[in-house]
Amino acid sequence: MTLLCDATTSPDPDPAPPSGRRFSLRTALRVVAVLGTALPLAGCAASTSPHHTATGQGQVRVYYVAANPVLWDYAPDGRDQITGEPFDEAAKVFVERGPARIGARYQKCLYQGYPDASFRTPLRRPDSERYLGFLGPVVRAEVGDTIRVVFRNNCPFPTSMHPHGVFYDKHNEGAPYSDGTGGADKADDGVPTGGTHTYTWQVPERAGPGPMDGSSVTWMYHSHTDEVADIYAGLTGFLVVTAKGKAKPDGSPVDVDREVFALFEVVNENASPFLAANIDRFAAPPRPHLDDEDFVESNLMHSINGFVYGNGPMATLRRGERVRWHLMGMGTEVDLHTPHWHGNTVTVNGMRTDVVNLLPASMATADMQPDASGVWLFHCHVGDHIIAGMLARYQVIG
Ligand SMILES: [Cu+2]
Repeated sequence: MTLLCDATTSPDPDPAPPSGRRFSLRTALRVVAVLGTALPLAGCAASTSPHHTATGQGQVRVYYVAANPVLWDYAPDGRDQITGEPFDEAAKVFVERGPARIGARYQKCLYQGYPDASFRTPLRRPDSERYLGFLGPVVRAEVGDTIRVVFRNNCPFPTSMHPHGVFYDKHNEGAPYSDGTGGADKADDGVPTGGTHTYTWQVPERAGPGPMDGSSVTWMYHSHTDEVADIYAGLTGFLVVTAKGKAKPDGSPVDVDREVFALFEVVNENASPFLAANIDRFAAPPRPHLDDEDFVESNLMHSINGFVYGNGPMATLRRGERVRWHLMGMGTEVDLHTPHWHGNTVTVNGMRTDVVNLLPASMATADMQPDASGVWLFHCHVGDHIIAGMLARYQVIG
């Protein structure tokens, strides 16, 4: 497991209190209750694999993950890396800071990995994985394993970790709703600011690859305390389960040389708990009207892993190696995405293609053996999303 930790993604030392009009009153009340909470941590530890302990039934893989306030930049390169030119007028709608415009930087809450339960220094994400952007650490397991996540919430509102696919009981689901439980079974639903909860998830056969899958299957995790606001705050990550007997020590499949992860999401910063804080911090006067259509549009960040217009690092592959792409969509009804690779093709469920269909919270696994070297476009094929910057590149060397 590796983790993001660099100039753009270190925990924000001066987080503005979250606020905003569009998230629920319930969240608003919780946020008000924790305003002014102190924040963590600077610096990074070396990347390490998760701690694991062998048992007769598989390994216990232990991850230390915190939800941290982070100042995120959707366009850290400051130019359109797809055209190679300065941002044009269409791009400036989203990335240019100014009167009544927030620009490309937003306060967010992101999952970050740590080497131990001290939560002192986040794991450093190596350069080769910095294309992961604002995604949380990749959580991995092999069928038969147990995943244990020691989760610390440093965000100024309650958050959780809710996994897809794996087996959990009511104490480990990470989602509050009327389910007939109470007491300790609610402790996982929303971890308060400064609180810690240990989630234990089993990885039975039904969490692993099905008959049409390859040697691993793509899942996700996200915060589900105030689900929509939490996800727009940025609390999202991948979880991958490898078939029994097909995993390397780190949990990745033995028949894959490289894995690449991509989240396609129109991040609606208007619905983030930090909207008002971001206006206060980044928008010049006059203060925008929250119903102004142009202002609302300017905060719809059509991003891949939290980057727009080809900004951020590229994933780099080698010609001939076996590459597995894990894809995820997230968001709302505008989030129908069609990731398209230039230059190379993939197989999805045994069928050849170079375009995949994604809807909100859908997941896809695509295998590629690149034969074409070069820098290639990897973008959403939806017209409006192309204009809005849902474009990245990947590189094949050798
Ligand atoms: Cu799209």
